[in-house]
Amino acid sequence: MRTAVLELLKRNSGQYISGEEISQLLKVSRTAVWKHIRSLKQAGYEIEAHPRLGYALRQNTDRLLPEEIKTHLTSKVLGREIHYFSEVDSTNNAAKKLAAGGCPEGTIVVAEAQNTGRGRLSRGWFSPYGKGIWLSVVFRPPFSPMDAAKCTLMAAVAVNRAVNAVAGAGCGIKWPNDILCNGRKVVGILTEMSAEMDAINYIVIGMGINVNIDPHEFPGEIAATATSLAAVAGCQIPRLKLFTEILAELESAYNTVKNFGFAPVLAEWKNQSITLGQQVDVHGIDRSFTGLATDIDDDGALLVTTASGVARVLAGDVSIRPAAGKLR
Ligand code: BT5
Repeated sequence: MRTAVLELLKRNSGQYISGEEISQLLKVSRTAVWKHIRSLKQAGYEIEAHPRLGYALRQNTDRLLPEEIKTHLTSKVLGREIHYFSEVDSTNNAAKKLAAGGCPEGTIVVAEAQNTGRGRLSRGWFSPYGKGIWLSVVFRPPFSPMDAAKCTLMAAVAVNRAVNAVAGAGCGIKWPNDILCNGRKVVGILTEMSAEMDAINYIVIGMGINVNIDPHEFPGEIAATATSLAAVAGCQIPRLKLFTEILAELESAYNTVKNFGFAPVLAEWKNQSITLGQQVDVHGIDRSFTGLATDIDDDGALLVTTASGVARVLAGDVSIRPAAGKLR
């Protein structure tokens, strides 16, 4: 009934419709109409109530509300259970709790804002209200824990496809977990796992996408390294469309991996990479060095040719050294 009330308000495209009319059309009491309106407001819809004219829905459909996501959703498994927060500490934290509690594969957590969004190694992730996509997806993959690191590459391929399709932004993937536009970061990916020795309990893939952030809003420490899709495209990007496109691409990439292994996804990663063929500075857990990024291997490790041979980089940060000399 709540959905029916919402549909009526939407069909009236911002015009007032009286409580009396809604109650007659849907054959429910005025009190029931009022309760559904209140619950829609609590869910985040902006509905104006006028004592004589009735109710009007203000157009705020770019909010990532579950009912809005569901009307645009094309993925079959990802997004079948949606947990929405106006604000949360971290969507990855919420998703991990749900996963530990047994939620089904494909459960997603989405928030308008995160107050302690996380990057790798507990670094912070800037996640302002309503301006980005802060999303985590729960997977229960049938493959070995050894393959988990490649899930980050799988997600990068999927998100990169989606942002380029929706924002036409000309973005590329920087190993292992960033998507850059014009040398600046627009997407970060955080993959976390719970596993036994030989089986994965769950993997949570968290994605942070800077969609409609004005460049002036970035805090000082990332002002020179971050950008948003809107800044690159020169116009506002519809978050809802991008959101459902990301889920569709992620589901498609995941199905490819389940059916054919990681090889096709890694091949696509190489095509979309902006790291390969570049001089890079590698900051690993126990060493730092410079070399030429030549390839990724079957495990998703970055292969860097240095004066002393080929180094296999499985974790760490990589900055690309453009010919001009400035790191990114
Ligand atoms: C990442 O880590 O890039 C992974 C970011 C994942 C964020 C998502 S949002 C949904 C989900 N819930 C979470 O809590 N996290 C995930 P890393 O490679 O370690 O990069 C982190 C660094 O990126 C920070 O130290 C900053 O320098 C920079 N940074 C922070 N916020 C940024 C932003 N919004 N845009 C670009 N760069 C940012």
